[in-house]
Amino acid sequence: MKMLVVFLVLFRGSSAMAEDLFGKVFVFPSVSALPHVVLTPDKEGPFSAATVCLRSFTDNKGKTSLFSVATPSYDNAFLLYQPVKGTFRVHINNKAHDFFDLPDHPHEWNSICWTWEKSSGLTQLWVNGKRSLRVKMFSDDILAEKLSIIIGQEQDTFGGGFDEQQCFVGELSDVHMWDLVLDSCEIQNYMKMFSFTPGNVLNWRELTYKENNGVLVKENQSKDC
Ligand SMILES: *[C@@H]1O[C@H](CO)[C@@H](O)[C@H](O)[C@H]1NC(C)=O
Ligand SMILES: [Ca+2]
Repeated sequence: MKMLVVFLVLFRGSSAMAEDLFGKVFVFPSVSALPHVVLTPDKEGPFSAATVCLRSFTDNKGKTSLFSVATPSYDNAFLLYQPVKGTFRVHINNKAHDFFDLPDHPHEWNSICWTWEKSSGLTQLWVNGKRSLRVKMFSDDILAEKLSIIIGQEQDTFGGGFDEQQCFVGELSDVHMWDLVLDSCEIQNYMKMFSFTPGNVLNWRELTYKENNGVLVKENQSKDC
């Protein structure tokens, strides 16, 4: 028992190193139910609002998980997913809504932000500067339990239950999460790569993460040489 406690302390100690990933990307190089990155939030719920922003580069053929948060009660507690090319599906506590015809492009960097607030229940998606409708989805606190935040795979159980058919293949970068709704100017700043206030739940410039099973951390491939 004592050994186990020592081991857990050591393990937590070594995994708690935050890193500045500015200019870097996670490369998910294979169609497989294995590669994924576990992100450790700087702040626990419950949350009465949330925004997630990220950039993705993929050929986007079909089912793709972009951002998966599970809790012990809900596998799709806060999930951004693409069921088919051109459609974004947001899930909150296992309820879902589809947004159609937002302009994401294959083989290019796409900037995506998703907001939700309890007071109105409204949720909204932004893709490359275009906004979706605002629709009502849920109106209670969310993420009230322990969080498992994973990119690269879609969770069907807490921290697992991955399906190769729903994996992300490509590159993800600039992942941020806030416990508030970013206003539209700040979202546009994020989309145009201007400066913005980094996430207070997840911050790409100070990220605690663990990459697993073949995920690579690489420099973004810039056009300017
Ligand atoms: C990567 O670099 C390209 C070319 O400079 C740029 O357009 C793109 O926004 C960058 N992507 C990220 C995630 O930084
Ligand atoms: Ca799921």
